[in-house]
Amino acid sequence: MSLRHRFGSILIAGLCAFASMAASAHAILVASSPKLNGTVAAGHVQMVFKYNSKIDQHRSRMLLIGPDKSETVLTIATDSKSNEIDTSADLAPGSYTLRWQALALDGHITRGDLPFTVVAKQ
Ligand SMILES: [Cu+2]
Repeated sequence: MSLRHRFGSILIAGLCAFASMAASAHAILVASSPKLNGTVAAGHVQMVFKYNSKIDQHRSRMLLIGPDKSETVLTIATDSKSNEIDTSADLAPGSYTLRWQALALDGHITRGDLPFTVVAKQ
């Protein structure tokens, strides 16, 4: 192996270490309401997604997929805690999915699907 190649390998190893450090700043979902596969009562449902780091609430997204597969973009509150996506909607009983997309302050986007069920109020 030439000296030049050896320097190349060291440089690549250094970039990988840097990349894994940056990855820890991604917004990772740590708690949610509704919970994953959870159940909530029909009516006005508050939705709170909590992340491990601050997010850009103006450029994060929350899409509600209804029982009929209809898609609704929910408005994200901008006066909530800086590590949360807070939103709400009036929901009838059925199976729903919240498809979230969070932009962390390091510029990286994370996404996920959170299915949950709405049941009739007792
Ligand atoms: Cu990141």
